[in-house]
Amino acid sequence: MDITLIGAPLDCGKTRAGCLMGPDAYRVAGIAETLRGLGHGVTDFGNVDPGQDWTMEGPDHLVHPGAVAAWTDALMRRGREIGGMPIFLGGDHALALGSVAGMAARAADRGRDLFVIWLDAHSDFHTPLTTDSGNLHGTPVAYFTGQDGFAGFPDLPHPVDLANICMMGLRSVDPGERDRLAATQARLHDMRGIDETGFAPPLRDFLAQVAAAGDVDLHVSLDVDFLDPSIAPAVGTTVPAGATFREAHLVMEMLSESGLVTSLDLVELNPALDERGRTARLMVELTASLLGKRVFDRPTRSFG
Ligand code: B3U
Ligand code: MN
Ligand code: MN
Repeated sequence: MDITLIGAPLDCGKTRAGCLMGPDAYRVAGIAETLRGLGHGVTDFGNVDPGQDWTMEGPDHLVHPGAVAAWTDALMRRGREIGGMPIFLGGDHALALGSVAGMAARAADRGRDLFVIWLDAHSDFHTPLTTDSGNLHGTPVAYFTGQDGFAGFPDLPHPVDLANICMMGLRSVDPGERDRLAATQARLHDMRGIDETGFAPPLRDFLAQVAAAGDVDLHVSLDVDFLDPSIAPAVGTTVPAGATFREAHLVMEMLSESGLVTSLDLVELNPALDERGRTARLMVELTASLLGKRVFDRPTRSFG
């Protein structure tokens, strides 16, 4: 696989600073070397420069909307033109306004549809009109699915169909996003459900849906807070009862064995909150599992 690393040190999706150090923390944790060790070609394109903040009008409580708009535009353009398998090194989850919009546009340019698996404690389905916190890292799914409320943000070339989205790990969803989300066809797996079934059955179902759709792209958006805080402390919004080490690796391995994944976000790592780099290393190990690291070889399989 030809892997392209794209640094996106954006820290404007919320007020607490630190995610801007994320891309370098992944580099220090050896992401390129680890993936080369698995036989992949890896090119690090360095960090994207978002240029000037955009001038925005809108609700006063929004946090850094002009910076988020500039990043969205820059990442969408960069992603749309890039070859291989992009890995967006975040940066907070506001980067996914641009990365996923860019991947959807890239897929459409190739006559393909985009599916998204959202691994996160949060559903990130607020709009600038519904968010109480004003933090735009809580809005990417609403943006890239084309919901109303994003006046002044970059035009969205190709909205992702909500029926193509699977969320896993949910355990912090605000009332303002829950009802709108529940009314859609997105697959929503909270930890209540996962505790009963485990991750494998619902993930298998989703991968079967993706495989049955034919020639499509599949984007993985991995928020550090998908993981349990005991194994991944380096995130501003820890939520108890996240995925364990074994569950997270299983999810990555099943995604890998499906052979369907075409792009990845690694988001919300705040190295200032890490313990001797362990969260950054874990995110790199999970990326390795997604990209073929195994104890024993298993053939690519269809989950149909
Ligand atoms: N839903 C809350 C909390 C939140 C969303 N994403 C993160 N936190 N990381 C909000 O502020 O929108
Ligand atoms: Mn998130
Ligand atoms: Mn989250």
